[in-house]
Amino acid sequence: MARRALNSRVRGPAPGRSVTGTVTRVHSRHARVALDDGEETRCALRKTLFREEDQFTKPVAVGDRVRVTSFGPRTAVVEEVLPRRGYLARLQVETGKEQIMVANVDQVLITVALAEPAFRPRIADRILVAAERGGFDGIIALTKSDLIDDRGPFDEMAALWSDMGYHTLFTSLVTGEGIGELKELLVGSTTVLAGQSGVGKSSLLNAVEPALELRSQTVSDKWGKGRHTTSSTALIPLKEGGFVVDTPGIRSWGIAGLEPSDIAIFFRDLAPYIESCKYSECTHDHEPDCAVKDAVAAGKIDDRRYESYLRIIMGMEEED
Ligand SMILES: Nc1nc2c(ncn2[C@@H]2O[C@H](COP(=O)(O)OP(=O)(O)OP(=O)(O)O)[C@@H](O)[C@H]2O)c(=O)[nH]1
Ligand SMILES: [Zn+2]
Repeated sequence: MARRALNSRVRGPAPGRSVTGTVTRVHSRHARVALDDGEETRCALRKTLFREEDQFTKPVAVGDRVRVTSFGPRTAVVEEVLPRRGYLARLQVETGKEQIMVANVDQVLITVALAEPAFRPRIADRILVAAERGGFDGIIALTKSDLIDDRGPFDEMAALWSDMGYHTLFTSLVTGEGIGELKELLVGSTTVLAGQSGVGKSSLLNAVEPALELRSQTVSDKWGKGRHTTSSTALIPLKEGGFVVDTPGIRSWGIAGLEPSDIAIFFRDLAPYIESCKYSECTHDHEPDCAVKDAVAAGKIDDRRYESYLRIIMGMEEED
């Protein structure tokens, strides 16, 4: 997804003052920090933060809460990373270290288009697994609601997610449906954005907060140029508090490293049954005496969710 123009003022806190803030972008020797008083500033990283034996690839991550000191204009220094509430990371195979994508995440906003591109609910189920694993909430925005005539089948899917406790809402840029509701959900929280290319993530964010100026292109432009790639992660501050962040590829690395028998625990609707399976390593696929399969047969678990589950354990990647 496109980035907001970097138009924030670069100004440090008063000399010698110790303040706290949230890291919005990380470079090799410095970071940008949104100070709690509202300024966004460039900060050097204190050398003592770099420790060879660290389990992480970098000492500071986007989303980190940090303590900063300033020793004059433009010479602010990150002194300390405050304890993390949790983080989303991927394993760097060469070093065995964790690369933190975002720290202190509250929720993931999964955007699914009802049309253009075609409705693909399984992508949402897959990202929900990553959210459950990371320990944060999932919000599902069913967007481009203006493009469909019969809402029946989508209502059913929305009810399925809602009943599991995921806030699910219909949104549209054209009619304005759900935009106010979405804004309320984002303010004050750190939200990871997810969803396939072209579903309307940038458009939604721009509607929620026009000042973000996220670039949004037409479907034909984008598809003509092939796959959209985004490299580094940045936290975007919302005017009324909170942040949004785009972490490319969450639905693949978000569940990387899990064994098939570890997946069902992250499906809220499957999880209650897994204790009753005959085999502790049951993958709820081919094994006999499987409580999950029985629940599907009895109509207690929705077929579509079970199908999503099977796709994941069979390692079938949802294409972009
Ligand atoms: N009809 C309709 N079109 C929409 C809506 N929201 C977005 N679009 C269109 O869908 C296209 C893609 O929107 P974007 O916001 O760029 O999608 P994105 O998810 O940010 O895409 P990436 O940047 O590739 O991740 C644009 O042409 C938008 O104008 C909507 O609610 N209704
Ligand atoms: Zn089973």
